[in-house]
Amino acid sequence: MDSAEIVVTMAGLALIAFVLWYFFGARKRVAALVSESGAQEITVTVKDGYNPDVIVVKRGLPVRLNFYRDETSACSEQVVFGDFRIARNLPAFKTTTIEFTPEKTGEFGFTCGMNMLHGKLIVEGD
Ligand SMILES: [Cu+2]
Repeated sequence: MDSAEIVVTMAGLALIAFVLWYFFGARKRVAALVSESGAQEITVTVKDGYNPDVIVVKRGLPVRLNFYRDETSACSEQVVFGDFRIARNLPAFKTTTIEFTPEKTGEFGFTCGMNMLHGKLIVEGD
């Protein structure tokens, strides 16, 4: 390889690394912290998706998810936790709290009302 080929190869590798980071690295897991109330609490910002979009909690303890909807886009008007039979409207620029206690471990998706935005609740055992 001459130096021009090396430069092109390096640029290609850097681009691949960026793409991998962008699509996979950005989905980082965030653990909900137990607040004074004893609930596992976390704030999720709703804007072009859910941030964070992968939330880790423990089984058997109340979970309190504070959804702050930072947009008026109709897409995110509702959030649905199908496995927990919860569907809730999220008023724009307000915080809507959803509380429940997960009794089973596993991965449970949550979506907008149109099933376009996706997040995941991971319930771990002891
Ligand atoms: Cu939607």
